[in-house]
Amino acid sequence: MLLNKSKKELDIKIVYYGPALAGKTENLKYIYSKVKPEYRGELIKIDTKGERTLYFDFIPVEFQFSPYTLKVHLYTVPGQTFYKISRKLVIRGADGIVFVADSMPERREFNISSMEEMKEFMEELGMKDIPVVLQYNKRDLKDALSIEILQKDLNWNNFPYVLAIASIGEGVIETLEIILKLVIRSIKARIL
Ligand SMILES: Nc1nc2c(ncn2[C@@H]2O[C@H](COP(=O)(O)OP(=O)(O)OP(=O)(O)O)[C@@H](O)[C@H]2O)c(=O)[nH]1
Ligand SMILES: [Mg+2]
Repeated sequence: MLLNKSKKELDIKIVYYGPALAGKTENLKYIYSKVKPEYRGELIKIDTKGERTLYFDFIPVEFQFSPYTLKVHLYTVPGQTFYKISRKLVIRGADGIVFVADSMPERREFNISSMEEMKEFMEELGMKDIPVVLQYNKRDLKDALSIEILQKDLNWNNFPYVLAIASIGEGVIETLEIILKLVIRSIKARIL
């Protein structure tokens, strides 16, 4: 978080965390498609040929939050297990986290281990009090895990959650709005 009081600008960092293939990059792609070009920069994707995130994705987006201009830096982590070090680098300094969970039953254990890793990083990096929103994605799947199971597996702190189908944009903007609201509230409580 960076506050420039004279320019009335506030920079914040939001990280989309979660297991491989859960739909993190899909969230950023949808946001990119919906924000007018004058309010966003380019979507930077550092990925493999198969579109799996290799290091991170990034887009800067601007919102007016009178009298402040909010400069929001959105990142995704690479979900594949062997990129743990990259995930730790990307999550560092986040003001808020969106955890994207996969509703596919076969991915249940990956959701749980990814959440455990995120918790570990939050503790190690002194980020225990930052806002978190859970996004239960792929709700279009016929055999999607029930909300009760996802809540029991992943929601260790009564975080708000959103149901989503990121591939068609459902729930994506709502998720972003909730995390931004929580981040602004927490920053306001501290300094504004
Ligand atoms: N059925 C369905 N498929 C989805 C949904 N969201 C994303 N997908 C698909 O899931 C696959 C993985 O999505 P990504 O956004 O690339 O996943 P990721 O979380 O960025 O994965 P990594 O980069 O490996 O960490 C893609 O083929 C998406 O089209 C959804 O809501 N429903
Ligand atoms: Mg990705």
